[in-house]
Amino acid sequence: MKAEHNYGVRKIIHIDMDAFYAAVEQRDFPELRGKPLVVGGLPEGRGGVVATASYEARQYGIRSAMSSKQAQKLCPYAVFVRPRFEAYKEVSQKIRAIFYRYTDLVEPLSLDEAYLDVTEDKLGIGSAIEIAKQIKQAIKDELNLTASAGVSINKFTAKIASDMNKPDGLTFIGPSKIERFMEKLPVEKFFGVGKVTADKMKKQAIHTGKDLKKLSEERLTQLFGKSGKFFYHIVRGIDRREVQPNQEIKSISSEDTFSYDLPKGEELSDWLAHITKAAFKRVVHYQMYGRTITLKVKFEDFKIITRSMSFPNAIKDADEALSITEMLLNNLAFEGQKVRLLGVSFSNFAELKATKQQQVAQSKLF
Ligand code: DCP
Ligand code: MG
Repeated sequence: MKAEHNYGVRKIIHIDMDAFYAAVEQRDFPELRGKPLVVGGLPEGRGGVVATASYEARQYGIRSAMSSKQAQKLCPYAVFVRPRFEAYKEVSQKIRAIFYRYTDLVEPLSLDEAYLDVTEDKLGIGSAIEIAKQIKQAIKDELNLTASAGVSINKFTAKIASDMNKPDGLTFIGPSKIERFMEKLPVEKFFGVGKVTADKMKKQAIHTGKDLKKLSEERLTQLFGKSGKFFYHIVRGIDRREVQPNQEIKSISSEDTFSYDLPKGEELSDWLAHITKAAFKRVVHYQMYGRTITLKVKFEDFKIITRSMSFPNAIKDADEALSITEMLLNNLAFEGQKVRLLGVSFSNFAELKATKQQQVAQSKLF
């Protein structure tokens, strides 16, 4: 179905595996089935933390991120196992392969969670609820695991919906219900509302979506910055964030065009240091360290040149990065020209982490 036929209403599914690590362990080791199981650090080890707990263990109040010691106190009979990340990655690839049968618009958020845009599905099924059912069934039949699905017209409500009837749930929040639903939603459930923001909201007597809805966009922005704008729209059921198919990040960079052209010299060197550090800060933020560093220079006649250097190991240090960009700049023939723009980029990443892709997607949120 073409977008113009359904008045631009999208069909979004959010899928989240149930008790993911624990379910994989119970699947692979039958002796763990039906038992309170904790996956994570062991309680006798220092600083052991619960990654996740089976639903049997959750009955005792055990939760992700709790210390393993605390978990053991809550349930002395709980079985503790260490995570097997390779096994989880393999399952993750298989669930993604199932998603791709229906759509290419798949945005993984972590190993066990993804958004799908099925406004136009590959098999011409048309109903997002039916697609969610089929995906859940395929995960059961082929992988012996259960997932919960949320179906709605935007990412935000789809994600909330997938959490509403766990485990093995399928929840649909349709266009006619969405505003009522948002009005009832406690503020803690809103995206980007951590404890600090929630406390701030409560001080202003904002407890639910309904309370948020009373405030103007200006007031919300004044109180909560960029997120305020998001809140204003989301309580009205509007979340225009698109499902971003998994695009690999190829480079991380920073560049600046100067307010006036600069000749070779101290001021240009200062800018180079500033830009190299800014680019490196991003590298650290995404935890994606490159083996190649590239300097881009635009001269006053708008001619652009790039110079790169690659290394056997990733560049892990800002000072190291700067000594390389300085060398690249010093080796350049300026031919009397001044510089309009400098840019520094890092590429050839040793490792791409799924969680970092998620952060990139989130930074595009607003
Ligand atoms: N995880 C982790 N540390 C956390 C939270 C989660 O290591 N603080 C890991 C273990 C989980 C997996 O990520 O199995 C998926 O996280 P979820 O939040 O989706 O939790 P579960 O899938 O375990 O349970 P649920 O059924 O509530 O989705
Ligand atoms: Mg999960």
